[in-house]
Amino acid sequence: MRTIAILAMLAAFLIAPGLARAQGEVVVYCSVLVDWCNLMSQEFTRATGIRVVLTQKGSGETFAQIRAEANNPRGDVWWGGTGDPHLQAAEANLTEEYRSPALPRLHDWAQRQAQQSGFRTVGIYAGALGFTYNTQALARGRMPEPRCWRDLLQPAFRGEVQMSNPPSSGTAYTALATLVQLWGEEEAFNYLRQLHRQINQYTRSGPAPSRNAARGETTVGIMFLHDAVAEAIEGAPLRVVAPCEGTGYEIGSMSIIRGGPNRENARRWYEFALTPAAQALAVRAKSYQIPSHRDAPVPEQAPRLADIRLIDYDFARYGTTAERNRLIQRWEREVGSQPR
Ligand code: S7P
Repeated sequence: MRTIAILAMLAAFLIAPGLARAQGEVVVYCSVLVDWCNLMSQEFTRATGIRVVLTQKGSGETFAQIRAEANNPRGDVWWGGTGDPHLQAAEANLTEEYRSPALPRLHDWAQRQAQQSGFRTVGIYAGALGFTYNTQALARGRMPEPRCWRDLLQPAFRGEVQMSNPPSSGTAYTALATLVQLWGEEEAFNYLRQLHRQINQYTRSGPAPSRNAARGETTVGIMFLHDAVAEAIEGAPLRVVAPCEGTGYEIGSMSIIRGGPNRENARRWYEFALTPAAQALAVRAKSYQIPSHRDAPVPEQAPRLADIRLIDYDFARYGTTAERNRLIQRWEREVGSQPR
C-alpha cells in the first residue's frame, strides 16, 4: 500500500512539471481587428488551458517588430495580417518551417501560400481590396457614385479620399502592388500621383479608412472590403465597392516565429487556428473574411471572391523584400513626399 502511495506521489511529481509546461503561455502577435484577437485568445485558453499574452498591431508594424527582435525573439506566433509581410518574414528566416496535418484540408490559395514560403507561413483567410464611400457625405457633397479606381480622380473627390500609408501598412502595400499588376508600373504610378491630390490622410493602419468613412470623417476609404462590410453591418451609411477595372486581394496568414520562447504552445495555437471551429469565431467578432479551411462556414456577409473581378495576384513576386522595398521607396520618392 505504502509502495503504491509512493509510486503515485512520484508519478504526480514527474507529471506535474510536464503539465505546467504543456499549459504555460503563448505570446501571440495578432494582426486582425482587436475583437477577433480577444475572442480567439479566450477560446484558445478555454480549449487548452494555455494563457495567451496578446499584442495587437497591423501587419506592417508587426513585421517591423519581429525583424527588430530577430536576435532575441519575444513572440511565439504571428496570427493574421496581410500575406506579403509574412512571406518577407519567411524569406528573412524570421519564421519557422512547420507543416500542419490540416494543410490538405485548406483551400488551394492557402496551401499555395504555404508552399511559396517553404512552409514558413500558411493562409488563414482571404479578402479582396476595394473602397467604400459614405452615402450621406456623398449626397451632401453632390458627388457622383464612384464605381472604378479611376472615378476617384474626379475633381469632386479632391481631399475626400483616405487610404493607409504604404511604408507602415500591409493593406496599402497590397493596394500599391495591385495597381502595378493591374496597369503596369508606369501607369500605376501615374495614377497614384494623381490620387495623392485627392487624399486627405494616409492612416497608419489598414482598416482605419473604413472606420473614418463610417464616421463621415472622409467620404471615401480604400481598404479591404470586409472591413467596410463590418462597419456597414453595424449601421454605418457605407456602400462597398469592388472596383470595375479589377482588384487584388490578400491571403491573411499565420507564421511561427523562429526562436520564440514557447515553441510547443505556438504549434498548439497554429493547429487550433486551422480548425473550422476556430475559424468560425471570426463572424462572432464581426470579421468577414473568407476562411481558409474548406469546412469552415463562410460568413453570409463576406464579399465573395468569385463575384469580384480579381487579378491573378503574384504573391511570389510582390511578397519579396526586394520588390516591396523598391516599390515603397519609389512611392515615397514620387508620391508620399510630394505636396498635395
Ligand atoms: O482584420 C482586418 C484586416 O484588414 O487587418 C489586417 C492587417 O493587419 C492590416 O494591416 P495593416 O494595418 O498593416 O494594413 C488584414 O489582414 C485584415 O484583413
